[in-house]
Amino acid sequence: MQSELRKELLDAFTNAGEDYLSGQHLADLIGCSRTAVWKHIEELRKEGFELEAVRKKGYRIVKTPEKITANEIRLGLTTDFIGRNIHYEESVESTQKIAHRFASEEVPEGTVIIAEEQRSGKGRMNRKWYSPKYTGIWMSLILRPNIPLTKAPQLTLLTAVAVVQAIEEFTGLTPEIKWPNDILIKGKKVTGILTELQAEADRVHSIIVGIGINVNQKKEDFPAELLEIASSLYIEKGEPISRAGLIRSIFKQFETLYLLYLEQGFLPIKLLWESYAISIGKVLKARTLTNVIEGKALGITDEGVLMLEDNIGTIHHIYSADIEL
Ligand code: BTX
Repeated sequence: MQSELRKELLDAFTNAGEDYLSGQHLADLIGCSRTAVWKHIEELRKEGFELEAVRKKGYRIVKTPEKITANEIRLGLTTDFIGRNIHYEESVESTQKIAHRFASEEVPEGTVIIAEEQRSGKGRMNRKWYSPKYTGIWMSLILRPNIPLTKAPQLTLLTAVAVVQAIEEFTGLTPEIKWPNDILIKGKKVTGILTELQAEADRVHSIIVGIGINVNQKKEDFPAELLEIASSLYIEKGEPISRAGLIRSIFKQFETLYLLYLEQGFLPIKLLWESYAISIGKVLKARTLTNVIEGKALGITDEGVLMLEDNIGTIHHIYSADIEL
């Protein structure tokens, strides 16, 4: 029922072309109340439609959401294997879930699952990742590096560097990394990375890297609880960003770094990561599952473990924590 109304509303706007449609006219046309029309218009806005509202005239659509299509991404893609095989979905629970299934079905390395919306996007430690329709990049990348399990976290750090470089190159913005994998602009989170594994004995079978980027959300698109901590590239840049273009750039940066990593190991990636990390050299609080450690961040180990020196000189190795700067 809902989607029937939505379809009729969109048809009415399509037929009206450049003309405005009043709320009352729309209500009569579709056979619902004006309040219902207003609610649907708000829903469309949330989906990325831009509607102009003019007093006494009504509404008109001035911009439709930019959908990402696999073809649009492929056009101009210069990678050899990252993103060469794209699986695109309009709405999913989580792209990680699909990627896990695909990974066990032996799809080629570099396969990417992209969705316009995630109904239950996953963060780390069972947290939720807010992934509204048409405005962000929600994707999972399947990798099959021949590495032992202990080295898997290196791929998270590598991904953070690739995403930072792509955002920098594509938008001119200068994001920073907060250990282990938050990407922030002016202290607000624009990207989250979630790395999951499929393993056999002590070897990695597949690594599934989930990347969530807030691209074209406006301030009012964020739920109240995220307003203070999250931002989007659009908000920071002041203009809409082509998601397909940014995805291509991420694929390219990722492939370059990944090949470098397979050839030369983690050291070059570690140096790059440290050059983007805001936490190194600063005193910070690491909140682990069991306690809170305060200390100066000395850097990361070759395994991507954070080293904190507390005020009596003891060095703590932090494997997993939330960081407060
Ligand atoms: P995280 O655990 O570091 O961050 C999750 C926390 O971040 C939440 O508890 C909330 O406070 C905040 N948050 C939630 N949504 C957003 C958002 N859109 N922008 C900024 N802050 C937010 C980070 O976990 C890992 C996120 C990975 C998301 C990708 S999207 C594609 C793939 N599929 C999937 O289900 N997850 C990954």
